[in-house]
Amino acid sequence: MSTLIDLIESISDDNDLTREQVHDLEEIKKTYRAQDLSREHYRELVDTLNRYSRAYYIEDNPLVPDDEYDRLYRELQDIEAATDFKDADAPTRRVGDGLLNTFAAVKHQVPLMSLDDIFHKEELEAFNQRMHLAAKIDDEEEAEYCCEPKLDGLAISLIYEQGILVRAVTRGDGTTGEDVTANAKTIKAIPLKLSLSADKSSDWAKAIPDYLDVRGEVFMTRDGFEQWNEEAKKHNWRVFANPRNAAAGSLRQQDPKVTATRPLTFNAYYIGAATPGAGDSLPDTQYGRLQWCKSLGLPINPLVCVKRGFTGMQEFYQYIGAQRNSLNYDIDGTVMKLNSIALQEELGFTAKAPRWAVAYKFPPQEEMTELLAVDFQVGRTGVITPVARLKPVCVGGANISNCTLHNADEIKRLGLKIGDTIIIRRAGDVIPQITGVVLEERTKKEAQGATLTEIVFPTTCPECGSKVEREGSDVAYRCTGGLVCPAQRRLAIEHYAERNALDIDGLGTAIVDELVGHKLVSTVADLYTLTEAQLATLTFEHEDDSGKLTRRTLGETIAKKLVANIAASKTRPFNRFIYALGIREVGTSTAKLLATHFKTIDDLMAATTEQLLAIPTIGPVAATTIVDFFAEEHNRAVIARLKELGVAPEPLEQVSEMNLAQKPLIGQTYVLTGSLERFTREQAKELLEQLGAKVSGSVSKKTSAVVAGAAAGSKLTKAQELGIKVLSEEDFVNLMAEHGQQL
Ligand code: 9MJ
Repeated sequence: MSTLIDLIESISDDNDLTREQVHDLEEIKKTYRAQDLSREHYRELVDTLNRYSRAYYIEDNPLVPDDEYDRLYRELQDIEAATDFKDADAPTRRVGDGLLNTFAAVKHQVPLMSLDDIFHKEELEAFNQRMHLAAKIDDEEEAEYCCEPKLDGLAISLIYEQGILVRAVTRGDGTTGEDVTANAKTIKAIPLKLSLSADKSSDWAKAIPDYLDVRGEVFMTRDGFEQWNEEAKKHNWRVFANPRNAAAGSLRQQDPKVTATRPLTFNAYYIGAATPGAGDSLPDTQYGRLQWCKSLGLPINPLVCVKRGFTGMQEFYQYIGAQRNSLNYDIDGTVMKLNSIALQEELGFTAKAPRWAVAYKFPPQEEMTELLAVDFQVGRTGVITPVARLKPVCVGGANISNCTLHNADEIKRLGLKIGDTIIIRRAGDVIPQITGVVLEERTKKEAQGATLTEIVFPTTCPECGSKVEREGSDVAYRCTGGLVCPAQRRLAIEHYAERNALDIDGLGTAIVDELVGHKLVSTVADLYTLTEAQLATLTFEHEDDSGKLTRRTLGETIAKKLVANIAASKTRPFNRFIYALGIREVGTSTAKLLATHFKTIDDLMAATTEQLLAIPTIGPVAATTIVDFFAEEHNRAVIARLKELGVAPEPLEQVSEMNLAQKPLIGQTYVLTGSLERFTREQAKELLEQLGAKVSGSVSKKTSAVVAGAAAGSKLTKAQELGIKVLSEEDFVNLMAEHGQQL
């Protein structure tokens, strides 16, 4: 094969080139000649990149920043383009050897078994007893188990011959699977070539095995899944319902270049067959074998451990269950394996699964149920949220009968109709979510004569009848009624009394409903005109201990307390007052920021968009919303009335002025993304922290600003979607300079 230099020579020889073109080609030649194109340098680069990759994926100990890895990778690509060096284990071989997947049927040499499932501790106890009986373990003794999280992806068998990955086959029916070698090679956690660890622990491999059939799970991390779906939404590509479907869809791509773009990873968990290299032997326990795999560069799950007896296994199940939501990958239970390989061999297999292992599963997190109706709720800022009413179902241990549908786009994306059978998912503390429609069920119902109805988004507010509008690119539909709308009025008053706002103890939903319903209160200012006598006779709905609703009168004692609590709210700190006004985009941290920049409400009301934008973390969306809020006649009238009635928030303490001078970014949260030219992430973080800011890893509504360097990805997109201020590296340098940071 010709090298790049040969190609350039032939272009120069065969064509009538202009002087400029000849000059450019000479320059390109010079650049390549300047590089070290020696075989040794090439091999060194491959080894270095593989070492970095191993440290990252297997040892969880990155040695260099991603940029440095990328730089070396590009150098390797350049050298390969200029030479005919193409080693089989070079990371550039992961995609691009031109092979498409054949998906040819491949018979597993040793069947790729699944596991028997159990769900209850009684079944675990029975499993433990079976192991004791079958393996003739004394009741005095406790059997040893290798306990592993049960990864929720796809099982795969990887065949290494003399340390080189030669085949990757899916489980299929357990006897025969599909050849997905080209796709598996694109997964960076799967080594193309096994290598020995420098460390020489007792269970670690001493030689590269002649043959290895290692089984494990290909899966997608939750981060990767979310980022992928965000990207897919932008391009109108198919969105996956969960990481498992995403992993399955990605591994079954015809073109490995497509698989290479998907954030897949891999953990090894079982050796199907192995012929160790000279001088080595296989460890005699499951745990030891996993360590042996790890020492060859195959990643294993870090939570794997050895436990004794039923109690040990039950402890592991609970320990993993407690961590489940905070892991960055989905698991659906735990796997308990008798640790001794000799005992495993004695017990053998049934037709479907090993006798020496069980999958002890968590309660299912996904269920099917029926969509009965969709209601539309109006929020404090007028946003209309569709809420699905469901036939009650137990998901992940909780009874679910309704679930938010977020917005009209979500309904469209899911293609929902009333009467549909839907899939509902609830992962731990996460809010339940409809992830899809079971279309076969719809077809069945329609064949039986049922008509499923379309969901129609209302054009008028269900609470006040005002027009419903959607502004610009906003996904939300809003009621335009403002405080004319009783729903918005009620919620605005509740918000005003909230703990983070003016903290009016005793002013909850039921009382606010009555006050608004009886027209005693229509704006927050009216709260200060309420008398003890008015409140004492107020009746409201109350839920007693048995859950029955009864009507109750507030009574004099509580009325007296409530009036006192309302009066006490007049002098709360200024930042809480700003938050209490319920300005869209102004959460507690923005309110604090405003209160440290504007001493009184009059100052704040007079602020221009430019003045607000001069505050480091206030972006254009928040600035415009604030100005619009105070320009609204109704809001000005309410604030004037509050002042008349004696509402006089405390300015923020003067100490904060001093604090502010030293730590001017106190109360602000920054997110760093992409790569900065002048600073490492650590340096930028330290600079921000020195000025009192917090630095977080993820963007949320609470983020004050995102500092975006080159090649910033999903965090930047999220910040833009949420209207959060984005600072370039130059803006960041200016911000530092403004606060006296010497760079
Ligand atoms: C999963 N899915 O995490 C096994 N598995 O071992 C673990 N599956 C398994 N082990 C033998 N951790 C057959 C299946």
